[in-house]
Amino acid sequence: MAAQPLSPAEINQLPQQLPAWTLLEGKLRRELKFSDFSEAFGFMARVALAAEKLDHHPEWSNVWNRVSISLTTHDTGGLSNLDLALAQRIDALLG
Ligand code: H2B
Repeated sequence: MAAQPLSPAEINQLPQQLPAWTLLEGKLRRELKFSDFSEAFGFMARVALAAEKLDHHPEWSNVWNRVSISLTTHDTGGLSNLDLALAQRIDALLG
């Protein structure tokens, strides 16, 4: 799927579509806390498989039980439909 930049109107709708995410410096951000490292890393492995399927990858970091995720599209220099799709898949993985 080719990345299509989101329009300003589409970006304005993101808080309704993705209430668990915040917009920070033009990127979609979500901070997660798990019970321990194993839970955090298991989640990251599931996200990695979803990201490979979409061919769209997060900027993220992990410190023990915490995972910080930033989504942006390097190919378009901003948010795209693929960031929305990946955020929705991540939300679905979290149930
Ligand atoms: N992930 C993200 N976040 N942004 C991109 O622009 C991007 C990507 N491009 N994953 C993809 C890979 C591209 O480099 C490959 C060739 O499709």
